[in-house]
Amino acid sequence: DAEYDFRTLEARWRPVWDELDLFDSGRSGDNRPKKYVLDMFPYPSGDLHMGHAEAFAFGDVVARYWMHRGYNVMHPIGWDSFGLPAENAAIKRNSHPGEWTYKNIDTQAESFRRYAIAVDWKRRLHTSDPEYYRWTQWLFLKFYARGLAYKKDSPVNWCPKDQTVLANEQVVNGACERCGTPVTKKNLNQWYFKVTDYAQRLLDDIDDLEGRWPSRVLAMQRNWIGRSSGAQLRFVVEAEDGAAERQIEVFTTRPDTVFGATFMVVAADADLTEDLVTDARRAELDEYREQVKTLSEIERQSTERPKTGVFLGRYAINPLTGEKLPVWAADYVLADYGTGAIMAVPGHDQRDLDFARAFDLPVRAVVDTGEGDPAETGVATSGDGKLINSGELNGLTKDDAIARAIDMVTERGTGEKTITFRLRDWLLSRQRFWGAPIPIIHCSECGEVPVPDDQLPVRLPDNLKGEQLAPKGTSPLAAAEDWVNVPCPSCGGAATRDTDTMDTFVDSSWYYLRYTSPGDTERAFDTEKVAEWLPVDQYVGGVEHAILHLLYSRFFTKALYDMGMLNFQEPFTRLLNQGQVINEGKAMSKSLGNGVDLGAEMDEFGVDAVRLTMAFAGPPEDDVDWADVSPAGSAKFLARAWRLAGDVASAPGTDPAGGDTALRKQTHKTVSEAAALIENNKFNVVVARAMELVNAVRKTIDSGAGASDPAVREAAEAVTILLSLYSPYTAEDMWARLGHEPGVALAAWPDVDESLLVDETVTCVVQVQGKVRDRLEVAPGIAADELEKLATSSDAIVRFIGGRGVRKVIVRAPKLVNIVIGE
Ligand code: ANZ
Ligand code: ZN
Repeated sequence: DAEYDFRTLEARWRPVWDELDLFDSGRSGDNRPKKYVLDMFPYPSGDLHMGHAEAFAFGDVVARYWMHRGYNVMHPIGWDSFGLPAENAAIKRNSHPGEWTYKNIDTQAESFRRYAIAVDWKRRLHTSDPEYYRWTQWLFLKFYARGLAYKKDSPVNWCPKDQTVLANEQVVNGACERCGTPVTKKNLNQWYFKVTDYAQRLLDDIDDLEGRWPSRVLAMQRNWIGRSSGAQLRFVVEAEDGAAERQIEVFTTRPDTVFGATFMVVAADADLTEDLVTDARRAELDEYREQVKTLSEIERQSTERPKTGVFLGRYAINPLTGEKLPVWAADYVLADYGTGAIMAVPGHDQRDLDFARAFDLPVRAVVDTGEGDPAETGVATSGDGKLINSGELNGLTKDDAIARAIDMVTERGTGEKTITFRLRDWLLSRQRFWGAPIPIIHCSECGEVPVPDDQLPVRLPDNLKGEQLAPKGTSPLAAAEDWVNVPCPSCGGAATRDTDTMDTFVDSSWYYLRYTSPGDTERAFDTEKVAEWLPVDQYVGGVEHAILHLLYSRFFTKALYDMGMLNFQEPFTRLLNQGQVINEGKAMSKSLGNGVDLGAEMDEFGVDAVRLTMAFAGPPEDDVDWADVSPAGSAKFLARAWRLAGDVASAPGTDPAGGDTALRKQTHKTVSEAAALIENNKFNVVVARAMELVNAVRKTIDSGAGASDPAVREAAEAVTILLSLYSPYTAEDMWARLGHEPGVALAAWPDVDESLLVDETVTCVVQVQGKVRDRLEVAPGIAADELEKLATSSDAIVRFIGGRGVRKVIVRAPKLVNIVIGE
């Protein structure tokens, strides 16, 4: 008997598969029902790693399953190939980012082939190809035309040494993550997408994803959108003689506490502070504002940092009490949330209480929560209770008081009910090279002019490389003068291109649409094809994308729906977040030296064993600790399964008298359960069932029945199809040994015989002269004569009847046998 050797199998089947082109989902006239299975596309940072191997193993199980079920499955692959790492590599190597990028893509593509992912290579795309980013730019202009893309000045994190903008995550303790220089804020003119227009819809439609997306992802999305319902209240600023009246508008979720407001705070960096501050305090404010610039949003909101602030020398009038409240500037109020100003209620808001204690401002409790007085305990109370010290609100519960306070300010015209979202517009411009150029031309006469469709794509210049790409504070594109200077498309005068490129999240917000017609040179996507394939039936990817990528994609889908280009509003019907692959309980990292190399694992244990190990390790949502799993064990199991096929192949014909019912039942039960398990992402349980089935087949063969029993062949074929979801090389070879044409991936899922699933036995009562003398467990379909034979020969009955003769046997199969004895 031949030995199982994964190297031979991998070498044998790869070329055959390439020839067969099994996963082409775009054949015309293919009228199988459709499924769209999508893995989050990879970033070409190097070769594939263990994390890819895990995620793609899961996506492949799902894709292959639906293929067996007779679906035309679109399972595409592409690369998210713009981005900063390529640019950094290019600076280091004095080359063009494209070199590094496309070399890595080739490496990854080769590894994906080896890893035997059932993908439709004809749909391959790269977001850095001009044929792709042309449409990214076109979509940008569609958004622009609808007012969903706009430019505004805004303060961004700025590292004065690196001369570059930093994301919030790149600012650590107020310093640049890379060089440690204190970060400042710089006002830059930046492009934004108006995601906030969609805040309510993005929130509402999360309900439809309940039960289909991981609940923690839904919670993260809800949090990120951060809807707060409350009121806007206007406080009139006490005017100097003759000065115009000014107001401070605040957002509060607790209008019921308005009688407890004892001071006001404006975000130090809000423009309003400059308007409000008195001359005497201006210098102090300016100094404070410089200090605030160095803080990240996270630090500003920290409850650990001591409170700081500056009195602006001004007072505002409480619209309900007429009381005079001092107006302060502080960092703990954010300029871009709500209205950028608050009424401070130190009795019931801890931040305000800390501030009041730091600056000796009054504290007044207005809700009696039964806890201690905040002025004494230093702990603000936020529970329910009756209103006190609150004029006409006294005695009301918190909820009633909120409603009543809103009514009161509404009547007086000093406020109204309002909703605020934490969600911000999406800052999409980057001062970087390796991204899709923003297709806008700036003309001194005409202003912003969209690049006409027939001039798309705005290609990246290819003569920039190495040091020319190093961060200088402006986009590297600004240095390419022949690229920048163009005639205005509108007036023909001298004009310049926008030199910023788009955030790579823009590229990935629509790639799932492009897969339906990746080579289309006429449009971004074919509306009809999109309608046929989308939404994506199953999306698979890491939880690190729980917020931004998924939110942006949802936003794009809704906006394109509103433009009449899509007929659905949610792009991903089901989402699976795989866990991480860790080692020795820790995330793999260079510094810990616990990295595991995918290529080395595949060399040692084979592709199939690695894939099977990933899937068998546990529920797909859980982390896989590579130290706890056994690819060697997986390989052993695969060899065992593979030998079954060999045994069947070499059996001397088929024994028609065979048909081991127990084995048949187990086979059909396994297949039936496997379907339900896969559809619920319980891939690991299916592997366990397949292992049990392999053991059962082996037992049947070894028990003497041999491999000639058709039940053995039936079981071996079922095992093969189950394994083809996980370990395609082994399965393909088993399929061939079982005498089939190559292409197990498209073999029909085994039919389940329902009658083999019904519960095994029923109880038959055996009576003698009308009295119960025995009970037998029999098959529900047992024939009358067989049941009679069983009943009359049972030990108990034979003993009871003794020498008396049987006169008559009445059989009501399968439940009752009545024996009449005697004369
Ligand atoms: C008075 C008050 C009394 C508040 C009270 C809370 C408790 P969420 O739920 O996160 O929306 N706030 C409003 N704008 C702010 C800003 N730009 N920066 C910092 N804080 C701001 O929080 C809403 C509450 O956060 C608002 O309600 C306001 O404080 C504060 F017992 O107003 B509250
Ligand atoms: Zn012009």
